[in-house]
Amino acid sequence: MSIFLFKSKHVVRPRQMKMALAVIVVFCFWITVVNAIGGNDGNTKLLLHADGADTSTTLTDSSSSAHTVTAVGNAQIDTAQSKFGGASALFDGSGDYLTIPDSTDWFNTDSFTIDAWFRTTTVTGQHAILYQQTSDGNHGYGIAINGAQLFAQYYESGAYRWQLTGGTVSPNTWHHAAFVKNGNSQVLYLDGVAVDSAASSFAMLDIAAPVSIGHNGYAPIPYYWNGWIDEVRFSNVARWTANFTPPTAEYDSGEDPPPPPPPPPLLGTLTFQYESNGYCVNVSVNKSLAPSGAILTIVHADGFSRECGSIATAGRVLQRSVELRY
Ligand SMILES: [Ca+2]
Ligand SMILES: [Ca+2]
Repeated sequence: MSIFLFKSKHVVRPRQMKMALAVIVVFCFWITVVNAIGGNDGNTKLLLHADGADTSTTLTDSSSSAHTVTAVGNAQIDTAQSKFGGASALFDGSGDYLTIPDSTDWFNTDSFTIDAWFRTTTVTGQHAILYQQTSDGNHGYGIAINGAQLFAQYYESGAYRWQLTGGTVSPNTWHHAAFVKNGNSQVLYLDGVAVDSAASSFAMLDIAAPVSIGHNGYAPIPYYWNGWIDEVRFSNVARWTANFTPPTAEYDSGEDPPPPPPPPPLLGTLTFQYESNGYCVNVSVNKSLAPSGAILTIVHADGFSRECGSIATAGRVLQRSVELRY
């Protein structure tokens, strides 16, 4: 490994080394973090990142279906809390919800998945995360919290086909909820851990109703959400068939971002300091970081000599920076 040395006119002795001020070498590297988590694909029929400006009532479906989302009451974007993206949807527990028109996207008798992040201010009573329920309350399905437990249900003509309950929801804590229907199997997950399951052998009804987020969709007995909901996704496939690690970032298309532009010639900035007595420490630069065959040159940012001792001024501590370019 080649080393380029900044040499002092003076011998730097251990005692002086102890006195020497810190030498800080900061190299600027272009680092590209590829974070294609996937999950927004052809089976994604609704995806709400709930990102945007604080208090905005514009919520966008980022799935290819691009459903229209309407905020009702005081439902709004809130930047005070979020799981991802710096914002989430806020509901004050009274008359607030998001509504999305009925669609064939919501009808899949075989398999589907609802998953979302939620943060509740209360673990008392029932509060809906996502429901599709007819206005007469006779048919519907959805996920909610019931007290401090996660809850999912489906009923036809007022008769329950499944009711799943389990886990422990903590107030003022972000949790991940997932309900997965995989053929005749229904499983409810809290933070990636199955908390209840049921089997069924019937075909679900096509529920003629809008999808409600933060509300169970039944006006006479509303179960409004009180808190925040983020990263809501409806998929027409079973996303999980066993316990899983909850997603660590917003769902995206799964495609890698385009390659970054080539790095600039500036390799880094080197900052060093001199003692008032004229001594300085030797500063080394790792030339192995340079392209093969490159010759290191020093661009003097302020025109001073590279000889440490020659620029030291009694009674002062000088700090200088130079740019390193290959
Ligand atoms: Ca968000
Ligand atoms: Ca309200």
